[in-house]
Amino acid sequence: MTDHLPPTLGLERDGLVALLALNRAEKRNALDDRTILGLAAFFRNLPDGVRAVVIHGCGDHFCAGLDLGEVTGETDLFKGILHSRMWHEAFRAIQFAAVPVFTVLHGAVVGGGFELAAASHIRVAETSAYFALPEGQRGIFLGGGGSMRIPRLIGVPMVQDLMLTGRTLSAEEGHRMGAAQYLVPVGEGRAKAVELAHKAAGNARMTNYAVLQALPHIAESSPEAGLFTESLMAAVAEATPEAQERLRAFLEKRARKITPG
Ligand code: 1HE
Repeated sequence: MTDHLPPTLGLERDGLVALLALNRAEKRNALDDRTILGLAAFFRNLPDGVRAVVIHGCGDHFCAGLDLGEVTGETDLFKGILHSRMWHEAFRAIQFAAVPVFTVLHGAVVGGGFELAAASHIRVAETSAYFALPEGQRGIFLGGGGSMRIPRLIGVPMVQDLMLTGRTLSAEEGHRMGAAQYLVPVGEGRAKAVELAHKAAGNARMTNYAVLQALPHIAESSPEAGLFTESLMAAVAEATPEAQERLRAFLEKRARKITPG
């Protein structure tokens, strides 16, 4: 799989966890086409044995968004639509990956970088992170699914504020508003994300899969359709041999109890 990654993506392995690096620090990890295609290919065909993925950025920033050089001079409307659809495919592959995806946010998390973060499941922000949607200043628009995903995190009014006024959210503000679930000191994001990824990787595979695939659909369904889908998913999960073994382990006092904090 590593053979198929572009040089702008780096891959490391920590047991069940794959660490995928945005590796273009000299351009602040701006996302060019080869990187977007590389992300899509990676998430569609995860390396064997990977149970969680952590995406992080090399250098001082998570990601400066779309590589503006790639759209400068491009006025073909049809190509523009296909370009955005390519981003949609890649970020959809992340959102609906077979395993949970964590992002480590530091420095600039802007434009397409914010869209990428929003496609992941768990965002860990270092206090250096800042969130911005400078599309208005550049004369472009969101194109990587941000209009759909970012309002679900921080609400339409806040997205409109960022886009209309150029407002930047600090890590603390972003954390408070739901842009990131975790806020950690500078330099600690990667370790925290890896720790969380290992926890998730230790869950039953079917439950994780249901959390990633079924839960978002159920949450957006009509109540009746959602409840019925939930029942189907619950029955599928509990019938797996892994669930049966985990249930027995608890009753036979071989499993960890839940602890507060
Ligand atoms: C880039 C890009 C980029 C940096 N495309 N080349 N995104 C933006 O509007 C953000 C634009 N970038 C910035 O505001 C700043 O670069 C940062 C705040 C992220 C970082 O600042 P700094 O001082 O650390 O770096 P720099 O000196 O500005 O940039 C270093 C190099 O990276 C420089 O190139 P060089 O050849 O002069 O060394 C920059 O030109 C280059 N660079 N960001 C191309 N984005 C699917 S639609 C999504 C829509 C969007 O993403 S809109 C937001 C676009």
